[in-house]
Amino acid sequence: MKVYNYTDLSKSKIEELCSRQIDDDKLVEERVAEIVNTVKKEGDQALFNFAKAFDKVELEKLFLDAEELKAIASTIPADAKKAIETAYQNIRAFHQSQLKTEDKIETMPGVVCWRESRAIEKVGLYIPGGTAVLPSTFLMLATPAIIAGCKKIVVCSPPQNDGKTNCYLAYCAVLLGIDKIYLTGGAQAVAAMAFGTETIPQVYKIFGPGNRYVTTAKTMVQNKVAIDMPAGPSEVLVIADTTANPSYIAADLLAQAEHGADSQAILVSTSKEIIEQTLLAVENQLAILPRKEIAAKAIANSYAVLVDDLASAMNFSNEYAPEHLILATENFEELIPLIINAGSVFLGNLTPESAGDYASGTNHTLPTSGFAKAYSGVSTDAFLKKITFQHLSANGLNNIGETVETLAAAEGLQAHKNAITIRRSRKVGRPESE
Ligand code: HSO
Ligand code: ZN
Repeated sequence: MKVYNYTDLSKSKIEELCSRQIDDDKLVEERVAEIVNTVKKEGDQALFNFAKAFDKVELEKLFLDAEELKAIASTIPADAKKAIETAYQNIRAFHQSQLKTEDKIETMPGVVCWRESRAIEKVGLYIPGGTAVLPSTFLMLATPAIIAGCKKIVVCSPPQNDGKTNCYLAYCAVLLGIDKIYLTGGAQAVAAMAFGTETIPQVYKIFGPGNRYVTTAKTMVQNKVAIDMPAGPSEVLVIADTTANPSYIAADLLAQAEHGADSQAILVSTSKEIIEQTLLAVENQLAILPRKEIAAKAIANSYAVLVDDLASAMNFSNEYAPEHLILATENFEELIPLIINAGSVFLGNLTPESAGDYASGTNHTLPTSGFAKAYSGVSTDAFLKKITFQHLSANGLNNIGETVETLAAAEGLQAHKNAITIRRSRKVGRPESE
C-alpha cells in the first residue's frame, strides 16, 4: 500500500487516485454481446449450453422448485439458519420503514397534486455464485422487493457442480417465500431476464452485483429493461483519527480486499503513526487469511493518504465517493454534515462494514466506482415507481386556467390552450363542473 501526503498531491494526482476507470475491454464486450444474442435467439437451449460450457454442469431443467429448495434448505447448519433469520429480521425492519405515503398538496385553491407508489410488477434478482456465494445478497435484494409488493420476483443464480444451489441460498428462498431459483448465471442470466425464455420470465428491472460479464450484460440490455445501477468492484474508504484502532482498521481494509483482486481499500488519516501501524497490522492479518492471494492483490492496488485535518479527509473522501465510508473517529457526528458522496456510512470504532454487509439492516447493494456521486444504494424505493395524480375542481380550473392558456399560447400549442378554454367556457351547473 502506497502512502501519499495530501498536501503534496496535485489536483490531477487526486483525480488519478480517485478514478477507478477500468479500461473498456472490447473482448469482454464482444463475448457478452454474443451470449446475449444467443439467449435472445435460442432461449432455454442456450442456457443449457452455457451451463455446460461455463458452469461445467449438464442440467436436466433450468430451475429448482419449492419442494427441491425445501429439501436442500433442510441441510443448513442450525447456526447459519439462525444467523440468516436474524439478518432477515433486521433487513426487513429497516426496509419496511422506508415505505412512506406522501401528503396531498393543494398547490393553489382547487388544484390538488400528490404521488403514490406502485411496485414494479416483475423484477429480476441476480445472486452471484463463483468464488463467493452470497446468500446475504439474496436477502438484500428479495426483502425490499417483497416489501415493495413486486408480484413476480425472478431469482437467477449459477448452478453448482451438482446442478443445484447451496443450502444457504435454498434456505433464504424458503424463508422469503420464493418458490423457484433459476439455475443460470453470468451474462446469460441477465439476457434471460431481459428478453425472457421459454422457462425464465421476462422482467422490467434487473438487480444484483456480478463480475464483468454480468455488469457488461446489464449495461447492454438497458434499452430493454431498467437496472439497479452500474456495478464495479467493491471498495471502502476509512477515515481515521488518533483515536482509531489500527487492528480494527486493518481488519476492515482486508474485509474489503478479500472480495476481489480489483477491490480497493483506502485509508485516510490525520496520524502518521496510525497509518504505519495499520499497514503493519494489514501485513500480519493478511498472512493468515484463507483468501490471502485475492486480498493481497487488492491491497497492492490500494493506498493511504496522510491529511492535516479531518476536513481535508472529508474533501478527499467526497472526491473519491466511496461505496462504503467508515468514520473511525471520535467525533464522527461532526463529520456527518460534511459527507456529500458515499454509498453507506459506518460510524465510530465499533461499527465495521461487515455489520452492514450482512445483518444490521441497511442494504449492501451500493454504488461503486464513484457512482455514489449520483446514485443511491438499493432500497425499497428501487422496487417502486412513483405515479403523480392531480385533480382540478371548478374553482381550481378557474384559478389555474389563465396561466396554462398563456403558457400554451407562448409555446404556440393551440390545442393545449383549447383543452383549458373549452372547459372554462362550459355552462356552469353541468355535471362535469366538479
Ligand atoms: N461488501 C459487499 C457485500 C457483501 N459482503 C456480501 C459480504 N457479503 C458489497 O457491498
Ligand atoms: Zn463485503
